[in-house]
Amino acid sequence: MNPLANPTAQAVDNVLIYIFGVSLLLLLGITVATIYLVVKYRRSKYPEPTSDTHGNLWLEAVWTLLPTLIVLTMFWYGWTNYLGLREVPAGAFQVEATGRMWSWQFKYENGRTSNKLYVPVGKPIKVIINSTDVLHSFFIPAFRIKRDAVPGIETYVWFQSPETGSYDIFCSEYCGLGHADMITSTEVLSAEDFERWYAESTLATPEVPRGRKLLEKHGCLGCHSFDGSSSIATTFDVLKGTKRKIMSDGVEKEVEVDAEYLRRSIRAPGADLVEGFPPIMPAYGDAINEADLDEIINFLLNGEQKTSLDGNKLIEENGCLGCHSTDGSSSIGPGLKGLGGRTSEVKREGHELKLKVDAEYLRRAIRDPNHEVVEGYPAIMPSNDHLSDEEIDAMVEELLKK
Ligand code: HEC
Ligand code: HEC
Ligand SMILES: [Cu+2]
Repeated sequence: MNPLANPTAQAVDNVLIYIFGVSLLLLLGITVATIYLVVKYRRSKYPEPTSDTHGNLWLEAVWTLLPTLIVLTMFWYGWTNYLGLREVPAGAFQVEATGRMWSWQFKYENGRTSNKLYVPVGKPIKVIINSTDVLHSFFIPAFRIKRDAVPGIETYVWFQSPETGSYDIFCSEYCGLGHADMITSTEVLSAEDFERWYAESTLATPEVPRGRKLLEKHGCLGCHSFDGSSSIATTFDVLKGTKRKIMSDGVEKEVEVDAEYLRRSIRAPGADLVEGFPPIMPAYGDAINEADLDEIINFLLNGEQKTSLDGNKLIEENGCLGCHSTDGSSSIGPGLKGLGGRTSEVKREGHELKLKVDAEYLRRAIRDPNHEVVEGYPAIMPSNDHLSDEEIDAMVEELLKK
């Protein structure tokens, strides 16, 4: 028996044990009775028949009704427990599982994807199952759940794990050459670990720039924003290169926003007053040292840093490594090592072509893999319509480095 006690496994196990138990009792009972009668009425002892009964209503009723009742209890017990497998508890955490030749991909409500199923401990998990190509079957033995993944049909299973740990996930429907590779796991994490994993997006977490931290430290963001709203004070998101109408010593002027203007506005906000705003900004005089001020000004002029995408993480989480290796060997698909600069022999609409592997080629190979198919491989790579151009670019950049 599996040591992991969990609701779905218990539902299945209880029914299994009940049906197995009843069957075993019947088998033993019938076997013992048969042997007893065979021995008791053996020919050497009773050469002639000892009875001549031609019917017994009572006996016939019993042996019809009793098995019917027994089978009905099996049905009833199985049915009620089956309903437990189909009725997902309220508040379940949802994940989408997509089967495709030949890997599982999981997609979470916040848009995160992964090729292992990460879930929090102790919470009911609803896995919504579908397939992009052929029949697969989603199977987690530890939770006794198995459900076919059929293209065009959405179905589900649910489970709940009382313990953290790693539990195998299989595809249990023969789906082609790479069927045996459709192995992954569900990683049950503690609530804190899961929170951390879930919040960590495929975006590389950008270091908060020091300029931004300084703005927070000095309380500037209590009045100023970065989102374009300027209710209390001007917004910081469009400072660079803009012109300002200001009152300087009682004279109306138009100035361009540059480092010098910013410096004056921060050190002595009363001197140049932006039109349309009250003179409520505290004078920061010497409260900010020169180095910090430079950093703030630099940050204000160059704006917020753009976040960058982590190509390697995207490659991993989109299941690419289920079919591609990075160690130079080829598996289901060509190896990804040394791709940049290599020449690929591909077939495009029946024509054989030799193409140099560059960023443009890789973008096409990922976006629309079946348009140009590498010689010697089947055209089974799933297309990646769910990826944005930025995500594909980030992967391409990493692939060229491998
Ligand atoms: C109490 C609210 C308040 C705080 C705190 C504040 N400001 Fe201001 N700030 C204003 C207002 C109102 C204006 C517009 C009137 C003016 O020019 O003084 C302004 C104007 C500015 C300007 C000129 C902006 C433009 O669009 O031309 C800059 C630059 C500026 N603030 C930077 C800062 C920095 C840096 C800090 C933190 C060290 C800060 N402010 C803290 C209210 C505030
Ligand atoms: C189901 C298996 C499978 C998955 C998953 C898969 N690929 Fe492929 N890939 C293949 C096969 C097979 C080929 C060769 C046939 C073809 O070109 O379609 C290929 C070809 C490629 C090529 C062209 C290689 C060359 O030598 O010219 C690139 C680049 C590539 N894949 C990148 C990716 C990336 C990035 C991902 C993840 C988003 C990915 N693949 C996911 C199977 C897969
Ligand atoms: Cu499969």
